Amino acid sequence: MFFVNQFRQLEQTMNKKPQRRIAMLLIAPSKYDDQGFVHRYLKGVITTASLSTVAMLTDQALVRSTFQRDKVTVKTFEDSIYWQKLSIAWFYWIWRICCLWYSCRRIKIKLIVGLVGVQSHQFPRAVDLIHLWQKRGAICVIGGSHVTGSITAMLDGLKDRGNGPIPCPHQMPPEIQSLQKEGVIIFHGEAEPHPNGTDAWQQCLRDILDGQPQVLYRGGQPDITNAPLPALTGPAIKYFSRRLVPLNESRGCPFHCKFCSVITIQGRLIRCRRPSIVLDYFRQLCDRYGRARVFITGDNFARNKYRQQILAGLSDLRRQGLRITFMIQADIDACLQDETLLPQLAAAGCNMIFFGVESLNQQNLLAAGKKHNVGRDLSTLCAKCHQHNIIVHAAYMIGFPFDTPQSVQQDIDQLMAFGADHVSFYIRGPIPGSEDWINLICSGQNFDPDMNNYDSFHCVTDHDLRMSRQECEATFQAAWRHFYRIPNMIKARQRFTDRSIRWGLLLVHLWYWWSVKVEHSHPMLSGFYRFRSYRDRRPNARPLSFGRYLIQEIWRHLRYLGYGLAAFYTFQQVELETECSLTEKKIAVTGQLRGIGDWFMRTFGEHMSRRWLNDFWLGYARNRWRLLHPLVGIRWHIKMLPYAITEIVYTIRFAWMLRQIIKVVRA
Ligand code: B12
Repeated sequence: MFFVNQFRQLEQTMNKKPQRRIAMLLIAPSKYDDQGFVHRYLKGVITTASLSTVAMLTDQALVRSTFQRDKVTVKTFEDSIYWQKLSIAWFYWIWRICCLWYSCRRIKIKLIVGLVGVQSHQFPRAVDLIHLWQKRGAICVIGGSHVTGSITAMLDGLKDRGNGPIPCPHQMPPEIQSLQKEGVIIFHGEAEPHPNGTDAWQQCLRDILDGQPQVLYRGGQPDITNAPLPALTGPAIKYFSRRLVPLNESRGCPFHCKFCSVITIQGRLIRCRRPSIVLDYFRQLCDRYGRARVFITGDNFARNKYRQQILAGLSDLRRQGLRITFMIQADIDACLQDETLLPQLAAAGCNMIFFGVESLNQQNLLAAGKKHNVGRDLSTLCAKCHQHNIIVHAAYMIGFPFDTPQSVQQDIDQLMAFGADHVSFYIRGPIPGSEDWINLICSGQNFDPDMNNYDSFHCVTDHDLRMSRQECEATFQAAWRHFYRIPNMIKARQRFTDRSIRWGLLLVHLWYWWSVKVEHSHPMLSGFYRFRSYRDRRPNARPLSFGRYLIQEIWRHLRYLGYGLAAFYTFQQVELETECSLTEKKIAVTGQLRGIGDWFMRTFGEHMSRRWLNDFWLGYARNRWRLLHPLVGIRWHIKMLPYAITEIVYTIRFAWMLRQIIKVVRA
């Protein structure tokens, strides 16, 4: 009776409207591996830009659309980061306790769960998370590139492509339809408000709070000139390595590439943010972290109409002493045409450009609608980038109509000869939402129905392929191995005069080498140190007994140990050989040892090199069983002693060096 009276009093004082608590949980879903385990790491590489953006827009929209007395909490979680999983569990239990407390006080509560930035390969995981949270009473909303791309291509139809008419079934994609039937709200397009005041996300939230949400909302492609960038959320960034921050300075791409869904998702008009907003963001990062290390995520910075102002502003900031470095994505053509661009980029702090090379075969480029790459002089471009200490990061796709295992290998050698320092390989889609994808669907071709595999690490169709799917995947794996060989990595690093760039490249090469070899995952979606939770598996995954799981885990950690050692010595060689070849005092670091003085210098001096050491170990190992023979063995064992000492010294020196490199690159 006491509580009822209190509540009535409260109601009267609050204008007869009951108090409400709203919790909004925004989750960037991860994906499943081939065994059904969630891809989850101790540390990721870069925070999800969509998550912080949607969180900021949600805060703004909720503040504007709720009653004054509603208490709103917005929390963001990265499903692929281990510690965030723990905090999700915490959130859940705290939420349950709060629910009990609120229900005692008769306060209305509402839990809204948003699945954010969902890409096609994350869709199955997102659906499972939706089911989980729906069971816990949440209202779920989903948005991101898969939802937007596939609805545009399958329901609305693709126009304005320049590649002729594109078929369209004018149907809602089946996987989205089934979500709608389960009461999930679909958000198509972007969440920023339009300058004319239309705000689909705010409307959606208001409808949810009023209890009458629609099944589909369309945010469209708003003008983002004055749209603010997301606030810097300290803890979220700390979970990731090297404090690399994504900055979405523009959206849209003017080209017609058939394999890409960016045009479907963001349109062909490039919409750019005001330069002052971008520059302010860099300034804020420097204030907060002492430096700004940014990944500018716009698909084509070289075609951003404000690029000159942004670059001039960044150069000014650097002259004022701010520590700024960033990487961009750009097309080859724009960088070749504009003679002033590369020097301006270098002066502004750009240290890496990601170029969509895709293929070196001109017929492939024409077939894919990537005409702007045909006949472009890649080697001149690479040389110009190197002149300005800018790393060339090339994207290369495997699975075009004219690709064969041999042609791919030749292309990789050619890429290396042109001067690509770092390459990301992808298996050509079809990416849901792209022209290739809709053509495939409408022509009734065979393709993999499991969205989880659309991560460009799996071959999902054999249509238009000269190889079988297995051959294509094998060629893809071979491509990584072929490019990330010791001599290639050394050669790439030798191109740079700036030591910190060489060190940055070493770490990037290490990350790629490790992801593909050890984690069996694309570097762009992997992280550092994987966790595989037995309980958190895909519902339809093959059953796995706990005993088997334990054995797999032990084996996995033994592999970590083995590959850890292999990585240590591989990258020791890469670092030592590069530095040794770049020293001014050229000394003979190969061949036979020439006395104690020579050994002393090679071991403790500046000119460490593994080549002579490796040659010795190879010679030593070639004896095999003969090493057990008293006469032969003893001679070799005695001979081995100074080399073994050098090995120990190198191990200690390189471990120390690596610490310094990581410290300098992260600082
Ligand atoms: C930057 C980027 C990356 C970065 C990620 C950086 C980061 N962590 O944020 C890196 C390099 C790591 C990356 C990797 C990959 N990427 Co990527 N990437 C992009 C890129 C260029 C920009 C994405 C971005 O930051 N957008 C800015 C944010 C703010 O926009 P947004 O995500 O669209 O979100 C807006 C709306 O969608 C909406 N929204 C989104 N979610 C929600 C949720 C709710 C509830 C609401 C209301 C609204 C809403 O509101 C947001 C604000 O307006 C896009 C291309 C593009 N131009 O979009 C490709 C893109 C997203 N990537 C793609 C792919 C395929 C990949 C990879 C699989 C490729 C690979 N093998 O490496 C990996 C997978 C990574 C992973 N996490 O699993 C595809 C996805 C296609 C698809 N059908 O899903 C895209 C579209 C490129 C393409 N060629 O088609 N990527």
